[in-house]
Amino acid sequence: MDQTPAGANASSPAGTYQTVAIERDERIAWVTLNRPEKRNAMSPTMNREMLEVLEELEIDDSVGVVVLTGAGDSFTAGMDLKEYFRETDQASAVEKTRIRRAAGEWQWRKLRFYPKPTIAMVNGWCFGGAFTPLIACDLAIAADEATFGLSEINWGIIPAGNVTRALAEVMHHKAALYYIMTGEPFGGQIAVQTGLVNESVPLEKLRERTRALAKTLLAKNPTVLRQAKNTFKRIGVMDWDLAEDYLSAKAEQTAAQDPEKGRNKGMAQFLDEKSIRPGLQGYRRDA
Ligand code: ACO
Ligand code: V55
Repeated sequence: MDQTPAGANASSPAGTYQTVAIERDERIAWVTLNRPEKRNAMSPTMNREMLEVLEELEIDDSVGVVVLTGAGDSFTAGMDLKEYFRETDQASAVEKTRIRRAAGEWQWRKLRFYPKPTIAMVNGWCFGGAFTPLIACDLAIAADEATFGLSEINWGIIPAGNVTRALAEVMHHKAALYYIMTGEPFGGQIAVQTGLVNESVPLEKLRERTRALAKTLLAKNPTVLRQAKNTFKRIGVMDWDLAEDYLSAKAEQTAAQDPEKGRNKGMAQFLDEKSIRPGLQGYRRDA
């Protein structure tokens, strides 16, 4: 039998990963960046594996929401300074581009328009490159005790790899410049105030709050959710008339694609049966 040599080209059996752990529970996939001894720093191996993980969960019908978090006391300490930067400094320009691209492939391109709702659950250290998947997730809940930082300045680089672009999307302008320029660490509450995360709760409540939010999303129509979040992210670069036209087309596409015909149910329950008030509650999906 062929022995797969250990090392860079060894591939794991499908569904098992060296640097990521997945737990499935009640239609929630808890995806844990899992190199706690390196504070879950994102290495080229982790970047390749995370793309596979997201590809796997995207087509897994038993999963309705994806939560991204980290093992131990860290969300992720950012890019792996040894494996992602130092060890690739001497690589060819093409090889470097491949390694950088593999990072952006999941941290940004895949996550940003993921077909299922995504929640970043920031349980601890969250530095530099960590901001990219954090911002690419739809929603984010932090622990008050988590520590965020744009630490790039502290080791002599600018926040790149689209960290700066992502920040400009969500963080208040002056706050972003302050943390980019000072590299000062900040906690979960400041992350809320500056627009970086939705909420911050005590660490002991983090999983419970995240689970409750995931369940709220699981109760919604998944077709409409997917279209609603993806159109929101697309319209940022469009002018008003283009956005209006794009959104009408997407609204019609959503109704056409929706297997449960939510729009018809919602209108009937409000206008005919008078059994719901959509301002205050969702339509009954099982009706
Ligand atoms: N890259 C590579 N290795 C890392 C990283 C990283 N980003 N973060 C932590 N590690 C490694 C350490 O080198 C150490 O490895 P070793 O045990 O083999 O020596 C191990 O993880 C534990 O790190 P400590 O510093 O001992 O852990 P501590 O809990 O004291 O501190 C902290 C944690 C604050 C996260 C610290 O490790 C740190 O400052 N890391 C760097 C954070 C950072 O600036 N990241 C880069 C952002 S810029 C970017 O992503 C492009
Ligand atoms: C970062 C920087 C990068 C990168 C990914 O600042 C993340 C974070 C300099 O390149 O490829």
